[in-house]
Amino acid sequence: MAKAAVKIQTYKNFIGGRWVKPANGQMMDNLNPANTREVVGRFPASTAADVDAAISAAQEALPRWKAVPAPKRAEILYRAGEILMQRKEKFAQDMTREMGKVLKEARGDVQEAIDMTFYTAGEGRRLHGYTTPSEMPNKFAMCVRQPIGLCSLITPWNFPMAIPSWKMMPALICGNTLVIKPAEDTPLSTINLVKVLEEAGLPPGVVNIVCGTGPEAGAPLTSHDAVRLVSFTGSTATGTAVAETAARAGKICSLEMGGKNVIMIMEDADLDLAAEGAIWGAFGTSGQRCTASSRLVVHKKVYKKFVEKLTERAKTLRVGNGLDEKIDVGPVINQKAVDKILGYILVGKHEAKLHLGGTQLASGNHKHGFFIEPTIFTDVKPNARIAQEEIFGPVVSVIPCGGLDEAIEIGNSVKYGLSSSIYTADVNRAFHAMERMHTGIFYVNSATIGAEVHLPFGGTKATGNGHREGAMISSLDIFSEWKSIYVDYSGKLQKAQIDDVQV
Ligand code: UN1
Repeated sequence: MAKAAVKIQTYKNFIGGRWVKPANGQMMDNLNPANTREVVGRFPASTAADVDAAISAAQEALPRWKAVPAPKRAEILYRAGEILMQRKEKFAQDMTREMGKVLKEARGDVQEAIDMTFYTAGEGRRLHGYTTPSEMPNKFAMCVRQPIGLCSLITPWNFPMAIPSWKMMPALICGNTLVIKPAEDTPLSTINLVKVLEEAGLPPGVVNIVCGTGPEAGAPLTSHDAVRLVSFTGSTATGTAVAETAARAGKICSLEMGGKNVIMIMEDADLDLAAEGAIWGAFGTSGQRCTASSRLVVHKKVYKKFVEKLTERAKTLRVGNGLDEKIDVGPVINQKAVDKILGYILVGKHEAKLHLGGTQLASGNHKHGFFIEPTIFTDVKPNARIAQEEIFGPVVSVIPCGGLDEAIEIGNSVKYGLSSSIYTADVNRAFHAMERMHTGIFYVNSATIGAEVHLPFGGTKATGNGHREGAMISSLDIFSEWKSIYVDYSGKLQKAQIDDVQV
């Protein structure tokens, strides 16, 4: 008997409060990276026409949404947080199917969106400005936050619900309207989040989602006249192009890009703890985090012992479909990623010692997915390409060092500055490193991953352009503009800087 054809679910864009097909009817398949025979869904391959429609809807919704008191906007976010909590398991499963990360990490990604939603909702009754004395008598001075306007959000596939939530929730609480374009590999998780906001009662046009590729749907979002702010997370190459377009059009632009994060392991460190942390930091999410621990700088005195412990643990990692709870490392996102990672492994073989792994797994259970073995390079020189460039895969470089100063120098010797960490039992060393590492995030006795939503997230140097997501003050600074207000109740003309006020 012929097998019944599996019906593929189709999804639409959300524009002006309605789920609509793309203008040209073109769709694209979203494949499961652990098994490419499974189509997760069929999603719009949107173009500039859809982006225009979404921007018009967001423009139309702006005056009303801006006027809604922030505590009322917050009520919608609280409801959204409740719904997210109820659907957590379902959304995690969807995420593992479309992105590949193992279920426990997918649950963490949804949890991060829940955390961000509740945390931001609390801001509805704060959104603090401040008052300050005027230099003139009988004059009152204060400043308040005001909405920016229409925001374009472009988000990556590696945290397909958490990262959209870092951008959407603060944008909404500040009174902006938005259009979001999720990565083409993971639109479902972001659609799930948008549906929750719709269900929670967000008025039509406040949030719009347009699915599609960067060139077709992302580019028009960054250049449209009506857009006031572009917030982008993704590769440095695309981020730079986004920034150039935004700068020419005079838009505010917030960028979150690459990382080449380091764990420094000193000779007094708890080596078991350090090895456990390094495994989690390097191979969690198959190394596909901006915060991944892709460099391990290890003191020569414990180098051999540490490498042994690391290898022992890495050998026990099970690579496979993340829906299976016994799996530790899922697939990488797509064929392009496989090619890039294998390319770096080839480079690494010429630059250093391939100590473990190094190949694609493509038979048996791995036949139809994008699986790469956890890979360890040892005796890596700090300036090797594999120690300098972002690989975004399960590949780690172990670099020997002679002491703390050298470790810090090596740690800072890359163009990125997202996250770094040190394992040591010496509090003095930990503080020295904390002060001198030029990164946006720093950990002591923990890997470089695991940022929490209420602390600023972002990096120095080529990682970004000075903004921080997460934490309220920093993300409100992205999504609101200051207005300074002077109220002169003296009844006469007073001239700041000019009048000589008598003491
Ligand atoms: C990313 O790496 O792209 O700190 C985001 C972490 C997560 C977020 C990572 N909470 O690893």
